[in-house]
Amino acid sequence: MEARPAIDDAALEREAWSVLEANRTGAATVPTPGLYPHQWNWDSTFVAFGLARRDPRRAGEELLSLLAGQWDTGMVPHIVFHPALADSFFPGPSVWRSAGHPAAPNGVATSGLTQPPMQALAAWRVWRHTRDTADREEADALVRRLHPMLAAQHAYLAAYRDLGGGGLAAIVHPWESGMDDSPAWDAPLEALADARAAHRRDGPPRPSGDHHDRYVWLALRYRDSGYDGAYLRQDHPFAVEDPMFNGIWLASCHALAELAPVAGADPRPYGEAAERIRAALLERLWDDGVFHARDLRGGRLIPVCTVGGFGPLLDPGMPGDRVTALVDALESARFMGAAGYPVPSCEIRAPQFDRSCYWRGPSWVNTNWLLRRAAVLHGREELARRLGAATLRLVRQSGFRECFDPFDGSGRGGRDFSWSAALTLDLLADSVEA
Ligand code: 9WN
Repeated sequence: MEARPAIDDAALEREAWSVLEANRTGAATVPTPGLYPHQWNWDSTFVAFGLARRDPRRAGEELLSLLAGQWDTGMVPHIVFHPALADSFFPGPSVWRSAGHPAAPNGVATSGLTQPPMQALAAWRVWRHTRDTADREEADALVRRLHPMLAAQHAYLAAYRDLGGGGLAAIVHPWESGMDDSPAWDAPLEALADARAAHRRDGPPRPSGDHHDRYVWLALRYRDSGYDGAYLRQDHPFAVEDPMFNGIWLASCHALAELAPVAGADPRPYGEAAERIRAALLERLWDDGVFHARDLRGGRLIPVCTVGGFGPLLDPGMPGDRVTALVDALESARFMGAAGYPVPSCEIRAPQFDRSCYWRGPSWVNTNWLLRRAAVLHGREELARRLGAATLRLVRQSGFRECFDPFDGSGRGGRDFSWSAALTLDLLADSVEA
């Protein structure tokens, strides 16, 4: 484990702010300079969550900056590129070629994929924390601006991404989950090599055995279809219903319903959408006490259990017996119970578990924070307290790293990572206010 001087709350807070200042590029905050020098979708949204009660104006700007990349289809891209740094990241604008696409925004280069649709939740949070203050007018105006964009995002998911026809949104690339190398995508990625013959026609060269190579190959296939909805439905070889993505979508539907009156919109369609997504989650992804991802191309549930399986806990309307089963699994030795520094991103006993490899085992501040939020929603105060304390212990000991070894807490991946800093600010504010 990296040695780090003992640090009190005030010093931790100062460090978090300085990371967020250093990672700021105009209206947006990059995940970490160098490694990820552009604006990423859910990273930015976690930053907005972290800033919601400390600097709501900047939180709003963060969301608006991301939504400047929204496509006419309603799709909110997973990366909005910083013009000055163009191809400093691979795959960059010259690979995605959004500039040549009729639905892409003018003058803003983006990727052609999306990430978990968390923006409505963040908008709700910014509004919630300012509605009783002098800035209320500004917060209402922000909601009036954001609501139609977020409604379009949700309409996009319903119209273009219900590839299984059961009411859930499918991700069409591991990058869309935000949990790129999660073992949950191993089998669908393996199947890509077998899909050779079926996809020989005019796609880019076949992917090799390497996962990154397959990520790029998949992205190019989608790009070369013209980012076409019919292609996704009929031909695209990767389509997975992810419980985290859909749990976040469901929670965002509730947020859109609550914000609708502020924006002069009808809340009912969003409440109804939340009901539909919940029913579909329970019908299509629930198995053996947890939620699993469904591989639409392979036609089966993916057996490995990951932190993504707890995403539907973000739904305040999840039935009590399911909440109990999920919390039991989360607290068991499969996840929190056997990790000194929870929550591991993959079930510890799974053969694919790897304590040091990104989404295959390490603990992450963002998923801990989401689970903590879910625990609060379901009145699990003690679990929420443990998740908050465990997360603060990680950043105190190892700094604002991208992720952490779940057994010894040592840092992994990028340093000075924005969401680790931003969500720390939120956790510190909670421990003060509690
Ligand atoms: C691809 C930026 C992103 C996060 C993801 C994380 C990682 C990128 C990568 O970094 O993904 O989008 O190159 O692996 O997995 O959650 O949004 O921080």
